[in-house]
Amino acid sequence: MAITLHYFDLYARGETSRIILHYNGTEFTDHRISFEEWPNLRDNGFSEFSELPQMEIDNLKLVQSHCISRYLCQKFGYVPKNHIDEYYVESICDLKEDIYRHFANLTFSGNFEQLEEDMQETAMPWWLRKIEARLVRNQNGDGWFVGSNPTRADFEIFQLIYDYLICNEKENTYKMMLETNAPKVKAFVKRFLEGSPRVAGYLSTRPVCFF
Ligand SMILES: N[C@@H](CCC(=O)N[C@@H](CS)C(=O)NCC(=O)O)C(=O)O
Repeated sequence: MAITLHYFDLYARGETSRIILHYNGTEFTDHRISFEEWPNLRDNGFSEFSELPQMEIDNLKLVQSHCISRYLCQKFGYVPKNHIDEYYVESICDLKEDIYRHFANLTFSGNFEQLEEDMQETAMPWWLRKIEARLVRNQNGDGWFVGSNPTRADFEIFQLIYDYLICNEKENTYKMMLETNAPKVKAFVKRFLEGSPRVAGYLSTRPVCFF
């Protein structure tokens, strides 16, 4: 099985799938497309919806980031056990999408003052408390987000917290905010990393991205 993930040199909508593949120990080609190369590829039908990410598995081409990460989780068995658990997985993943869009819009609009205020004082602390409450609902917050095995919820939330609040020295800025609003989520991220040397190894050597 040959897997290639085509995406920009960003975390954003590609990183959860990269993390799932590393977590599972599945070899893949991490094809990072430059912003200069992209218009030509897009205009020549490189991906079905003219967007990235796109994942190729042998002759299959998959698009839409959440559908790709969901496909990987299903393929590797990181799936909820019943419909209600599936609801808990999908709803926290949708919340992550809301958070991602909010901060992506601020980042790409260049409104960095508002971005920092929302990150440190308003929107992010508020969302973190919601995520904390969801985690605590299952096994008092000392396990996975849903049930007793990893699901897409864990990969998506791990990526959100790690990439936007911890990595690349961000911890210096957001440590107290994360600890105050979501102590169990913070512990979850630590536990996730300790439990996956493959992901920890990847994160310590991956290219540094701004978003
Ligand atoms: N809903 C899509 C959104 C994809 C998307 O917005 N991709 C952006 C990068 S994050 C893109 O391809 N931008 C380049 C373009 O639109 O030309 C997904 O989740 O995959």
